[in-house]
Amino acid sequence: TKYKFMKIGIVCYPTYGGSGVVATELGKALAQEGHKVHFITYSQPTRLDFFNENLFYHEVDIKPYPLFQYPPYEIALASKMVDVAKHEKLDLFHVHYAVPHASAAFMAREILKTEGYDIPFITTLHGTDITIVGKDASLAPVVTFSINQSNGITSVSDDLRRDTLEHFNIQKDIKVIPNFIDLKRFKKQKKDHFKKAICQNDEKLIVHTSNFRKVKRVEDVIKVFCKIREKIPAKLLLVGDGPERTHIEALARDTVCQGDDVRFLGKLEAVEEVLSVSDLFLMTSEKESFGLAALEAMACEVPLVSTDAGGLPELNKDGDSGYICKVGDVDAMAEAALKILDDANLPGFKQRALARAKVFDLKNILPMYEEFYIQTVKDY
Ligand code: GMT
Repeated sequence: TKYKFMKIGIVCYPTYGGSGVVATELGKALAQEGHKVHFITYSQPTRLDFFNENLFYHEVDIKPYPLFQYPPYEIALASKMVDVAKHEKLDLFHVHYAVPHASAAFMAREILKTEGYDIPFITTLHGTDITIVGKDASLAPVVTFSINQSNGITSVSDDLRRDTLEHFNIQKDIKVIPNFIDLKRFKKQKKDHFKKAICQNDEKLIVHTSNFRKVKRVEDVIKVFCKIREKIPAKLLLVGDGPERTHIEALARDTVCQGDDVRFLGKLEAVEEVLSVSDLFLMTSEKESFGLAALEAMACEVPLVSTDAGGLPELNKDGDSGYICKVGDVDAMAEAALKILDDANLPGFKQRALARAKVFDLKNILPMYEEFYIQTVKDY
């Protein structure tokens, strides 16, 4: 009972990225369970959009100073963490994305120790913090050290766990706790008017959502779509924004799929509405530790053609919830897509995509975090 309701400090990126979404949704769910959850970050997390008496938000601020070519965010964050832990009597920190949150947490924990406050921290590895950013020699020593210093480590897939152990000298266990989905929010909604507006002739609707970074290989989405479009009437919706978007827009304009076959919707809050009318999700990433965007789609009964990158085979079951193809193999992806979109197969794929998503239901995953918190606090 001592651990029934905990006071948890969550540190994350407050932006649209998957790690911030997981951290925020986790914090909201913990607050609803009765835990007190304190978000510590540089701006209001995008999905922290409702009031709950157990949710608190502490903004990290850095005063500008002419000398600072690089404002010392990590120091400001660690200072804020110390302050919140002391005054709110936190039981533990849970930091999402190792860089630079794990090293800030280490600093905060050590400072707190000198003041008589002993609290542990858990680091959750989300993907690019390991696969791209962390491995870089310019950061690796600090990343390795602060992961090892974590009192608990979780990763969002088995593949990311393996990758971390292979590339860093980690002396601790890494517990795999996958991404989760709130099936009450992400479910197929009746949006027939929306479908009609986009697919006037009942074309098949294909969707991709991402932050348009290079690792997502959005150009493959366009290439696969064009191959599908050569065979059947179809439309493509692209949701999200990011550095590659301009280039992808140009590619879409220059290829066979012109006119309004391809639409860029930009960033969208209610992505579940678009997913509700979609027939297929394309995830073409060359790296993807879990693939939260694909799970959101599956929860809305959208089957998946994905690559075999990272943890995607742990989410997508080949021939069941969709198909898995080699990274960059656009021919295979188009062929797989056409199989799924075949009217004889589509209803079955949709049902099985939903069934697969249910494995990652919030109510199955939340207790894993709660148990890990208790274990970590007890062991500290
Ligand atoms: O995919 C991104 O670029 C965003 C990134 C992040 O760190 O916010 O997402 C990562 O974390 C998500 C939540 O755990 C995972 O579902 C994504 O697969 C992972 N992205 C990559 O590994 C590229």
